[in-house]
Amino acid sequence: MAIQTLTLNVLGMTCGGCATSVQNALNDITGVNAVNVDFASKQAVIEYDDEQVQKPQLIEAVEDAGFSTT
Ligand SMILES: [Cu+2]
Repeated sequence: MAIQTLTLNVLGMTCGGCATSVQNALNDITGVNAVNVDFASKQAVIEYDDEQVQKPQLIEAVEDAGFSTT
């Protein structure tokens, strides 16, 4: 098991509710241990187990929630 930390810049968040949506979408993924989405800095910090989930799936979840990432 290898715990990784990924920081994504999330584009398109216009309020704290958007940040909560992103946070919930990421928390729903198996293998994600911790998520902190900060609306002010527009960043999502994700701690995950890379044997259960990979970076592309994390990005996809953010995009499925209606936001884009850099
Ligand atoms: Cu919003």
